[in-house]
Parts: sequence; structure tokens; C-alpha cells
Amino acid sequence: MSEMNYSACGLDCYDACQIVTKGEGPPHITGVESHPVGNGALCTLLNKSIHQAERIVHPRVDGKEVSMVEALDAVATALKTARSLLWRGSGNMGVMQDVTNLLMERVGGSLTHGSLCDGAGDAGIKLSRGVNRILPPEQIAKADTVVVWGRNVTVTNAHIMPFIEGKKLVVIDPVKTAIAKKAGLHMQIEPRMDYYVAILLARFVFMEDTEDTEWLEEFAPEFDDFYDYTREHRIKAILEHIGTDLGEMGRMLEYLRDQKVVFLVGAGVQKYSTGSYTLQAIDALAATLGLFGKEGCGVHYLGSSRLGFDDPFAVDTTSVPKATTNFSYFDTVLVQGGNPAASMPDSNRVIKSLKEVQNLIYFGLYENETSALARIVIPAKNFFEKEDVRLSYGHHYVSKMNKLIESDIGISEYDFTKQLFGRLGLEGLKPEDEYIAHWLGQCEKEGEYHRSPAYEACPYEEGFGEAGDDAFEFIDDYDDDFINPKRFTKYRKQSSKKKSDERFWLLTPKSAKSLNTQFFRDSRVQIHPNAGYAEGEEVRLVSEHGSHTFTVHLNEDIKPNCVVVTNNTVGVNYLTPAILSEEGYNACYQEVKVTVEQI
Ligand SMILES: Nc1nc2c(c(=O)[nH]1)N[C@H]1C(S)=C(S)[C@@H](COP(=O)(O)OP(=O)(O)OC[C@H]3O[C@@H](n4cnc5c(=O)[nH]c(N)nc54)[C@H](O)[C@@H]3O)O[C@H]1N2
Ligand SMILES: Nc1nc2c(c(=O)[nH]1)N[C@H]1C(S)=C(S)[C@@H](COP(=O)(O)OP(=O)(O)OC[C@H]3O[C@@H](n4cnc5c(=O)[nH]c(N)nc54)[C@H](O)[C@@H]3O)O[C@H]1N2
Ligand code: SF4
Ligand SMILES: [Mo]
Repeated sequence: MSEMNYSACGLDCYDACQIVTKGEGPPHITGVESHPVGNGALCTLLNKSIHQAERIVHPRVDGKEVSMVEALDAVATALKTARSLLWRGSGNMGVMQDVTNLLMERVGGSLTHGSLCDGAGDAGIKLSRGVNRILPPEQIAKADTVVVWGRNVTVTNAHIMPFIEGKKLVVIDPVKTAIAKKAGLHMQIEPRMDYYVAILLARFVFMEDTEDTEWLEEFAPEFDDFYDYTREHRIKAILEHIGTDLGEMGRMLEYLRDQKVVFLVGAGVQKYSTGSYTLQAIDALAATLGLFGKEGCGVHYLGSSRLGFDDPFAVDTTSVPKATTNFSYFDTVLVQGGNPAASMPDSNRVIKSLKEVQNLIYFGLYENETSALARIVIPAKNFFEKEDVRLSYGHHYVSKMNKLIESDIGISEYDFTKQLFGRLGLEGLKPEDEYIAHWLGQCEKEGEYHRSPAYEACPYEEGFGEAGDDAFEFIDDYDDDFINPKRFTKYRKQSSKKKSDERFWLLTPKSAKSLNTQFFRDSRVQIHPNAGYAEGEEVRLVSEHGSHTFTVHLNEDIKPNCVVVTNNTVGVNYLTPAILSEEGYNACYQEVKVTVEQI
């Protein structure tokens, strides 16, 4: 292929950049400058996915290299067992990943529900607003104040930066992130306290009579009950709990009062059992200020990218929760585009359970903790090598992903499904281009770009719910039985004595060098220098779920009662709990405290 070719990045990221390539062989990739969100700059991860990452080349069965035909025969035999499961990760965000749902339905297998990612927050938003609509980035550009709330934008969402340029900026994060350093106000709060921050701010807004009464009367008539609910929260005790004071809350209110405000909320606030309440509380604060359905205002979270589409891969099967799947119940498990042995919480449990599966099939690009356990390994094609359609959870643009490279390696999800339909005597799979046309055909055109049918320039302008005629629902309950172990108040001086009595919050965000567990694996735990550990020292982190050894990296940007272990770090999920959020069936990676042991 020598002509210019357009496609989109398939990696799991807010930005869903459009790309263009020129030339033969591994293409030279650039961004598309005219794209309304991508603005032409691409991140280094994309290049890693094409130039650096070492692919699985040969299919394997029982440890032996075999031909693709033999490997697919083995998959067909495995799918004839009584109990099959498809566990799909988020390695590729193209919609054609889901074509394998059709196969699972036809063999009487199960799928998963819930999420490792944004499910708790999504559930909270749906309770408040009925549907989780994406706030278009151009509304962010019209804001006066942007509150970056538990999102590490410079790392995970770099293409949002031009939209927040020049705004009054507030960051709420236990870590002094790069964006926090640029902010007018950084609330370096205790982790897991965002619900309280939002509720107290709403309480103060009511106290100073700056709520948007006109909007509330029309769109959120139960605001009086919410006002009473906020008053059940004791100010002094909660301020201390959050790790803030009246002065800081007052400064925060200055950023919110009579301003066009956008809250850019990330996954960080909701990796807890209470994650849905947090988004409900942030939404309730936004409603109190009248921030929905107005230019330059709103809450931008990870949106439902498939909203508004008729999904040809929606199937009716039984399902099990993705974050706590009991793999050993199944005879055959097909892991597609994911690395559950490392990405799911509670690795001890997950690995034990995966080992008990008779036929573990790994369908992916790279060797990892999961491929190492699999009986059958099927190399996939990467997103440069197949046709697809890319939606985004950060904006409403839809891109056709075109095949840019011819490769002998691997098989696409569509061809995999087709081959198995053939082997199992199943009928009814349509041609690939029909599915792609079905997705694209539902989009609206905006100049040369496609956009999601759910797009609304100013979401919730008419009201809430699917049809836009419901009222906003305020949170009216907060059910939290996680016991906070006593906070330590004095930081230890450096000493050679073994110390293992302090318990730290585990923060486990994303890394700039990796896309989840792809491309680069870390081995470090980041700790504040005052915690008394030395750079390069090996320590064991211990939680009630498991333990693992990490190398200390000192970082004074981290709250001293927290440790940061990014999610590309080998072993991090030995520490995390196999529990689900109260709503949304989401993983709760940060519902845990750890002890640091010197070794
Ligand atoms: N480079 C890169 N980009 C990525 C990814 C990647 O792996 N690498 N992964 C992609 C995926 S799958 C996702 S879901 C998104 C997620 O991207 P983000 O939404 O940015 O989520 P995280 O990186 O998990 O964490 C964001 C921030 O939350 C903070 N935080 C932790 N706990 C709390 C808390 O209790 N309260 C508050 N207020 N803040 C807290 C962390 O310190 C961190 O700065 O990123 C996507 N983009
Ligand atoms: N401790 C901790 N754990 C976390 C998180 C955290 O913040 N902290 N974040 C969670 C979040 S938000 C997410 S989204 C999950 C992500 O977790 P996973 O969904 O498991 O994602 P990855 O680990 O990146 O694994 C993706 C795999 O997909 C394969 N792949 C890539 N492209 C394709 C393709 O086109 N076809 C096929 N068949 N395979 C492909 C690659 O081999 C790659 O190894 O991790 C979760 N785990
Ligand atoms: S990983 Fe994200 S920022 Fe990087 S090229 Fe892909 S979509 Fe763009
Ligand atoms: Mo994610």
C-alpha cells in the first residue's frame, strides 16, 4: 500500500486519535491535524504498538507450535464442552472485537458483565441522569473553570489539554500530578473521600444561597430533599476525614460560584466499593450549581460509547461478573484481548482459578501472565491489520479503522468467528463489511467525520433519561461499611529499623509508558520520602489479599500515607481485593490498605 491511508488508534484510551500512514512496510504514522480532538499529535504508545512490542507469531496447543488450522480445530473441540466462557479485555477498542459474542451465544456459552474500569462511576451517573452521555470536548473549551477530579490528564488523556488551556484550573487528587502542579488550587485529599468533598461543597453552596434555583425547580425538583440530606453530614468531622479545612473549601467555592464549570472526572475516584456514590455525589454537586444542559458546563466522565447504536453483537447469554469471574466453574475459557492473570484484582485467586480450567484459550497479541497459563494460544491481528470501527468514551467522533498492513501473523476476530462457525456447523454470520457498514451507517456526518447517533451538542438540555423528559435524581443514601484503619499522623524519620506497622492506601493509576499491561512493565512502588524508605530498596507490600515485592522509588508528590503502584507493575494485583462495587459490578482496586515490609 503506498497511498495515504487513514485509520484510528485502537488502544484503550480516551482520545481515540485518528491516524494517517504513508509508505510501505511498517508504516510511518502521523496524527490527523484537522481532527477535532486528535489535533495531530500522537503518543509514543502507538508507535510502541507497531515497532517495539514483540508479537506472538505462532499458534500453540499444549505448549507445541501448530498451524492456525490445527489451533482452530482445537478451539472448536474445546467449545463443544458443556460450559464455555468468553472473557474479553480491552486490548483493542474496535467494535468488531464483539463479533465473538455471536459465537458464544451459538455454543450456549457465557459472557461477562460489569467492568474492571469505569463501571462504578457509570452506574452512579445512570442513577442520577438515566443515561451516561458524553460531554462534547467543545463544551469543555467554553468553560471558565475546569476541575480535574481523579484523572491524570497529562498521562491518560493528553488530547484534552488544548481544551483546558487557559482555564481556571482545580485538581482534586491525593497525588500532586503534573496537572496539579499547574493548577490554581490542588486539593490533595485523602483517597476515597471524594463523595464527602462533593456533598460538603453542595452543602456550602446551599448555605451561601448560590444554588441555581431556577434550573433546579425545572429539572431537579427534589433538591429540597437533597439539601436536607447534605445537612445530615457533619462539617467539622468530615473536613478532617477528607484532609482539608474550611479555608481550602472556601477557595474551592470561589472557583465554582457563578462560573461555567466542567468537572473532568476520571477512573481514580471510583476504584472503590462506593464508586457509584462518588459519581452520584459529584453529579449532585453539578446539579446544585445548575451545570447540566448549559454551554461550557457539565461533568465529563468515561461515557457510554455504544449509546444510541443498534448493536448487531448484542446477544442473550448467561453472564458472570468480569471483575470476580470464577474461571474454574468453566470447562473452556476464551480470553480475548485481555490479560486477566495480571489485570484482574486478587491475582492469587485469579491464577489459581485459571489453572483449573481444562481448556484455557488465549487470543491476543503478546505473551503475558495469561498466555503463559493457556493450553491454546491464538495470535491475533493488531488494529493496523484488520478492518474495524472505533468509538470513543471521551468524545463522540467515530472513525473507520482501515487495514493498513498486510501481515501473515494471526487472525482477526471476524475470521476467527467465521472459521469456528464453519467448524461447528453454525450458520447466520453475515459478511464482515455488512457489520462494519451497519455501525458506520448509524452515524451522523459532521463535515468529513462520523459522529455517534447519541451526540448532543449540549447534553441534558431538555432533561434526563433516555427520552430527555425525566428529572435529575439526587443521591439520598450512602452505604459504606469499609472500616478505615486508624490514620497515622506522625511520619517516621529515616531509620534502619524494620517497620511494618504503618498502613498505606494503595493507589494504582495508569502509567505513561504502558497501556495497561501492554508495552512496558514496571517493578516499583512510589513512596513519599518522609515514610522512611530508601530509593532502590526492595520492600514487600502486604495486604489482606496477598503480597508482592517491589523496588522503592521516592516521590514527594505522593501523599505520605499513600503508596502508588501503577497498573503496569508486575504483581500489583496480588494486593487487591476480589470484590465488586455496590453498583455497577466494578472492580475495587483501591479498596485496600497495605503494609510495607523491609526485606
Ligand atoms: N498512558 C496511558 N493512558 C491510558 C491508559 C494507560 O494504561 N496508559 N489506560 C486507559 C484506561 S483503560 C483508562 S480506564 C483511563 C483511566 O485514566 P484516568 O481516569 O486518568 O485514571 P487513573 O490513571 O487510574 O487515575 C487517575 C488519577 O486518580 C488519582 N486518584 C487515585 N485515587 C483517588 C481518589 O480516591 N480520589 C481522587 N480524587 N483521585 C484519586 C490518581 O492519583 C491519578 O492521578 O486511561 C486510559 N489511558
Ligand atoms: N491494579 C490495577 N489494575 C487494573 C487497573 C488499575 O487501574 N489498577 N485498571 C483496570 C482497567 S481500567 C482496565 S481497562 C483493565 C485492562 O486490562 P486488560 O483488558 O486485561 O488489558 P491489557 O492488560 O492491556 O491486555 C490487553 C491484551 O489484549 C491483547 N490485544 C491487543 N490488541 C488486540 C486485538 O486486536 N485482538 C486481540 N484478540 N487481542 C488484542 C494484547 O495481547 C494485550 O496483552 O485493567 C484493569 N486493571
Ligand atoms: S494511545 Fe491514546 S493518545 Fe496515544 S495515539 Fe492512541 S488514542 Fe491517541
Ligand atoms: Mo480502563
